[in-house]
Amino acid sequence: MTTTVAGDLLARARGGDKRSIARLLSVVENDEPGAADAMRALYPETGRAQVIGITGPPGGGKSTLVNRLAGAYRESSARIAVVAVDPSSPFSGGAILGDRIRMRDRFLDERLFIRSMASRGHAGGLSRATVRVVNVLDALGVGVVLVETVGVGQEEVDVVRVADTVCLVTVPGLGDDIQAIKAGVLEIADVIVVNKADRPGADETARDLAQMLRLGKGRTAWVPPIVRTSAQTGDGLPELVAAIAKHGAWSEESGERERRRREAARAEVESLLREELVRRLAGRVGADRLDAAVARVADRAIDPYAAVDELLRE
Ligand SMILES: Nc1nc2c(ncn2[C@@H]2O[C@H](COP(=O)(O)OP(=O)(O)OP(=O)(O)O)[C@@H](O)[C@H]2O)c(=O)[nH]1
Ligand SMILES: [Mg+2]
Repeated sequence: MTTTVAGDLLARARGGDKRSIARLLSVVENDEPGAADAMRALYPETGRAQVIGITGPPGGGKSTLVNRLAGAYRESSARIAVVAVDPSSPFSGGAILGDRIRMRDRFLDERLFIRSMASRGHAGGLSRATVRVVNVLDALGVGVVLVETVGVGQEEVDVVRVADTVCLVTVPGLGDDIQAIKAGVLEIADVIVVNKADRPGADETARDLAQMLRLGKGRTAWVPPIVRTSAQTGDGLPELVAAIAKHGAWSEESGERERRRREAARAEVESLLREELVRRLAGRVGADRLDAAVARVADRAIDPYAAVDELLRE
């Protein structure tokens, strides 16, 4: 991508052209040539969007809830985006999610941007790719970014750290799965949602979760509220929106938002620094010397630590 092409693309994306936005997002998501230029141009305009993470076990109703939330924020933001990481089921992910929203609400559709991201194959990792994508959307004037990710593996959990507010979506009667949630995701939840509250057992699950929160208290001054919703009927949606807003306000006042943003900036800079140092060092060491050292390690002439010592000494 030459500079002028990048410039054109940027201009069209800023104008709200969806295909250009999609193309620009691909460039930064995959760290294609031009990604650094695009980021340089856009970065000063980032930091304004409200980023809401939606995570939880598969099939809990995350996409349905995201759909509802997108509708709820239509008044408050001129542009809204949904970033779905590895949409796991064909019924909920990517295009289908888009189709659902499109069918329901043509007005929203014009201002809504939906992006699906694969969960594998990103240079520097999935969460960094997500941060880049969110930053671009932010710079393009998207006021609310909803990031959906299945809360199962560490990588998926890391993704949601990009969010200012993390909503953990559970369902009634998770039973043993509640223990699985406890292991990792509960600690990063700012708002806990018991979705499918139209089904029996929501109160019980809410009680269990409240108990778990009490046991694990002392994390921060913020105690995650537990909200019961039905993404299907829309019940509890205003309460969820209010809980997210309340966390946002607390986060702003307490400095938590700032702290998270610093942490994210540090992770990004350190990671880029590492990559760049490795690239430069590799250039200095040279392929020949590296090959020679590798051969000696393979022959057991020296150990790998000694090889690295030697390569760096010269
Ligand atoms: N009864 C009931 N069903 C719901 C509710 N929310 C979602 N569902 C249904 O649950 C199923 C899964 O919903 P999704 O929104 O695709 O769930 P998800 O968490 O995004 O799923 P994955 O992305 O595959 O992890 C769908 O059949 C929804 O219609 C709810 O509040 N009540
Ligand atoms: Mg989904």
